[in-house]
Amino acid sequence: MLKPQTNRCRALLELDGLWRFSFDPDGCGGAEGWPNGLPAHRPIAVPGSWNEQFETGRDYTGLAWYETEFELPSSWQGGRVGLRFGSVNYLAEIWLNGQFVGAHEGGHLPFDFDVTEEIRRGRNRLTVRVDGGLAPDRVPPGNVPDDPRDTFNHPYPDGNFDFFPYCGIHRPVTLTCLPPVHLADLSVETSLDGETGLVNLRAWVEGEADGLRASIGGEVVALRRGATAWEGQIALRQVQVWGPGHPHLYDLEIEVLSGGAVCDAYRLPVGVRTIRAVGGQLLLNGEPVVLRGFGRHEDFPVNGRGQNRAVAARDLAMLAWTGANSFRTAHYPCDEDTLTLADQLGILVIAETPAVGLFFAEDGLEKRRALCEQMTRELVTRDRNHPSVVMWSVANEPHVRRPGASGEMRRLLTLARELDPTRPVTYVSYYGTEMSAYDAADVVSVNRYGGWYGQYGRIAEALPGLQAEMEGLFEQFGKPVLLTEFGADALPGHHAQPPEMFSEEYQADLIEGYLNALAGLPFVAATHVWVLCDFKTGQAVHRANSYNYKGVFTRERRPKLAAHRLRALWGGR
Ligand code: ADA
Repeated sequence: MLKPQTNRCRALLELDGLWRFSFDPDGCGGAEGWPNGLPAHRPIAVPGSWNEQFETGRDYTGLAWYETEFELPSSWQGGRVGLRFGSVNYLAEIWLNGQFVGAHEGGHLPFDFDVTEEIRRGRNRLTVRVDGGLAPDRVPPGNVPDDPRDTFNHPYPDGNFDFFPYCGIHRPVTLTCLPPVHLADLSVETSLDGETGLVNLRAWVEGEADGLRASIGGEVVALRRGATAWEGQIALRQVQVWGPGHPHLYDLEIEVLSGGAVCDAYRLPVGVRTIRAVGGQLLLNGEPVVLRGFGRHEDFPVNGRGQNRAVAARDLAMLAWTGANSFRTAHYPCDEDTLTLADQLGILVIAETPAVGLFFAEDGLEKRRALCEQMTRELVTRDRNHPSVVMWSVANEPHVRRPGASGEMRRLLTLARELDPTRPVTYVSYYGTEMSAYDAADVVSVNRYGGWYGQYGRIAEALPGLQAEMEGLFEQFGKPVLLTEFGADALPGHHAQPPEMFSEEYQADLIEGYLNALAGLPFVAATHVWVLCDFKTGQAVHRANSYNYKGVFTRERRPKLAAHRLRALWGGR
């Protein structure tokens, strides 16, 4: 799905700002005709979570209504008018001028509607009903009934995962005007032939085009009409490859021709690089690379999970400051602008779907399965053109203690690879080889917490077992092994000598101990500390202040001792 842009053929109108808002705890808004105008309301910022913007409603994950009005620009004549939401958590229903337009389930990926029929000249009213509910048949699941075979924590609100279930319109809302014949989608895959970079293009067009033209600098090629898409290849001699330290981006432009004239245009930055899992290594542009970095949540005081470009810029700057080169979008797709930042900064991203906390009891299984497939498709079609995205993770810590679980993972791994054969695919597990599906993955990704969830206070005792397990996984699967999570909670400003759990010293020592233990293992292709910054969770006895304090930076983005320790270990500039 292309990100909207303005150019000589296209126009967009950002609808972000202060909207009208009302909670609907009794679910009466539909029956009372709220799509024709909210009877009572208060202002709310869009984008942004609703949970921390007011004096009430922090733990509310029910129904709520948003409303805004806008004027259609008079210059928008005769085009296809689209309405796009960057993401709404969890389920959105949309009305325009009181007419139902459509709905979308899933809280972290964009969706759009053609509203050419419903839009009016002049003033329009846009109404959105958001259902933030947690339920066993949703992804990620919540309010999951207890089952002795699956050890669930039950925080409040009861997400089957360890982060706060923020709700609301979390990313930009955009009105677009496209020409009747326009570029609908685009796939850019790059490869290397010696010192020549090959940019392989597939383009899908809405309406009947006479032709498509693609250009990068002076290189111009006509795309040819293929069975399902327009296809073509641009060769770049003496290519400047994309990678950490040299995030070189080329300006690709696509022009759509109709009636002998250019009727649509779209510009996209392109990074020429390759990524492969070979034996026990990840090869970036044919050279071994180790992903040093973090799991990263989208979370900030008051803002909740709403898009915040300044926080994203700071997070990636701090990540680079430590000497890291990578992060995983835990445990859901991040905002599109964050990936654009990663493209421009040369940061390597493991893009993860919202499939966290999956369980495989019958309770809602069919619907969860369909949602996982939907979200995997949406993730790949949204992010496949970002050079920074080097891997797909189709799930985090599925509760695999059931016979059917590994089959579910295999199905998602196969789907991701079919959608994008150019990137390694994986899923992240805490349960190691137990009923695993790593044989169907390109890399083995595990989370490990010895010295924290076990061997309390005894980091050194945890390390030999860690090394042995990593070696065992490589021996069993013969693939790169990613340590996708390890770390310890550290209360900001809490110190102890000798170090003890919850002190900054203990966190820094555990992280250093893990890195030293893995340093000699050439098949360990990622060391991702959990987590870049402290973040808000649900309330639970094991989460003081409703925070996960495993950040090497605080929630306000201040460095703990571990951040400085990593900078020394990773050679941060
Ligand atoms: C798991 C999970 C993380 C976080 C972590 C922790 O590995 O993937 O989201 O909950 O444990 O801090 O316990």
